Amino acid sequence: MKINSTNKIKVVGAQLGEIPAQYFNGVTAENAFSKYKDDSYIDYLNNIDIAGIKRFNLRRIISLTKKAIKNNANMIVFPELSLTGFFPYLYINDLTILNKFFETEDSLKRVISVLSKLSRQGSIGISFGFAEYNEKSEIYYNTSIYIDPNGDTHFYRKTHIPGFDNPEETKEVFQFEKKIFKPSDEGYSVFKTKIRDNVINLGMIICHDRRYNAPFLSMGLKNVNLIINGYNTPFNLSFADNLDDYVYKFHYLPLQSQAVSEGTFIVSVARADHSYGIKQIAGTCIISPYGKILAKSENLTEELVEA
Ligand code: CDT
Repeated sequence: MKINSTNKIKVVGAQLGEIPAQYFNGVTAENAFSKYKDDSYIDYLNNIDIAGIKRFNLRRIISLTKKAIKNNANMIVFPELSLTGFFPYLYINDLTILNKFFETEDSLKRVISVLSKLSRQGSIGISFGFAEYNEKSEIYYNTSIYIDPNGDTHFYRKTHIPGFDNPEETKEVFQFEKKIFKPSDEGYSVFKTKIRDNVINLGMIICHDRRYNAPFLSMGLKNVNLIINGYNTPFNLSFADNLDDYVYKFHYLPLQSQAVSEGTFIVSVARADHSYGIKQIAGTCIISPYGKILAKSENLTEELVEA
């Protein structure tokens, strides 16, 4: 694919910041962990204003997309679980509470309808992550969507689900994705989408998928041109000595290598700051097929990163 100066594409990685404390009423993953055996645990989790969190995040998505449109961007990418933040940092043992974090077909339709309108008006592709509940199959997925300005929608469901099923007596852990989400067995699709005058091959993965070769190899074989990757990566992993080392060794470097191997651009987008009280690495970046970091976030807070 040749891109000349008249049909260059401007891509924005929208690194989201912290969700305001008012929606949590003091609930954090760490406090939740110390209370999960108490009788009052469900009441404690019920302090989270989940509907308020979703409204806040949707407003951020809309206003940052409008800013990107003003800046002549052609595509904007938001992180994994953009609408709720990374709630699997909490151990949630109550289905009524868990379901509040998820989008059903109807609630998702309402979000898509608002963002499709914006996408069409601003000629901008929009991707964001959300928790998907399929009422018929009763399956919970960690999903990303790409909304094309022509009204098409494409979905990807996370394949590599990290974390734990249940708390471990001996250590504090704050990653319960395995308890919540079913890993997808649908593979890694690559679809054609038109941006400005280019038809490009677009692929999507979600967070932990980027630690494996298979997604990149599979999409590379399908001539992918751009891979979108939303993520939430905590800073408190055991092998992280300090922020710079961690981001470099375990985030930028593997993505640069995969971009070179498969000859593709990669845009990788974080939720920054703290999420449910857990510090995040940030590190949003856009990488070229030559492995060059074209742009990266300079802050550990909300930031638009463009290339
Ligand atoms: N969200 C996500 O997939 N995070 C993982 C951390 C897993 S910690 C057990 C990541 O690879 O960044």
